[in-house]
Amino acid sequence: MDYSIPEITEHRLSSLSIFFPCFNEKETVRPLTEKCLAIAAQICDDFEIILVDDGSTDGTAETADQLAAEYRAVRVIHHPQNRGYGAALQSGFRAAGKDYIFYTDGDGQFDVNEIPLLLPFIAQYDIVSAYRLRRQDNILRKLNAFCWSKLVNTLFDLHLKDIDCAFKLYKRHIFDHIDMVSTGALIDAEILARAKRKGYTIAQIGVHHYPRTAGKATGANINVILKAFRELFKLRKEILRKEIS
Ligand SMILES: Nc1nc2c(ncn2[C@@H]2O[C@H](COP(=O)(O)OP(=O)(O)O)[C@@H](O)[C@H]2O)c(=O)[nH]1
Ligand SMILES: [Mg+2]
Repeated sequence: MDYSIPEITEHRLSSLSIFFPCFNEKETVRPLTEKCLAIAAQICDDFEIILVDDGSTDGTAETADQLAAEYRAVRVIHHPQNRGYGAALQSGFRAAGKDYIFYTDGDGQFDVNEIPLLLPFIAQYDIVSAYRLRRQDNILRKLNAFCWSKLVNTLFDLHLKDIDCAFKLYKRHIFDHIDMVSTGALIDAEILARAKRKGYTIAQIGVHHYPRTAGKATGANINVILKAFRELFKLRKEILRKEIS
């Protein structure tokens, strides 16, 4: 596969919402927002950037508000308290109003200049879900992720390379037809599992992944993992019930 970034003008979108969740990401929120503004302007004429502040206490919220005041295309959703990764993603998807929705993580571990790699596929597919070409995590985290991915792929018949990769492009109308319940790390799997059951199609492409340069990762905290398992079994039960009834 060719990983060179296509000529941007080749594939443009009618309109685009970009959002990213931030939980204590004061170092990255500004540079990432400004990169998103620059790339969005090259992809379409009608875009918005939504910053989802998930109860940050480190100054992220204030920087996000400043960005919204500086740039007309930027708006902010604040969660008064931290509600979890899934809740932050739910807020972003519900707020997004354009024809296409792209989201990534607020810590800048992905390069939004690679968004054009997704564009050639979104005409034929409903979702373009990236996978990390070389994941920048320690070996234990990678092993956990491998087992988690096997389990989720099997339970929901997904067969995807990297369910939790925070670099995805969706057609917005999908969200008019699927529920979102997970407030934790299961959210990606939930959306993809429900979307697949409704017959939506998913393309996969590789993108680069970079080490965290600031802030603190909380994705591998034990509470995050336990909550993901609780939500996983709840969702599996719900989907099984629907298949039976
Ligand atoms: N883990 C976690 N991340 C959150 C939460 N709310 C928002 N986020 C954002 O979600 C992204 C992924 O979190 P991170 O801890 O880097 O997970 P990792 O990349 O899987 O290690 C970051 O941009 C966070 O700022 C939350 O409650 N928990
Ligand atoms: Mg991260």
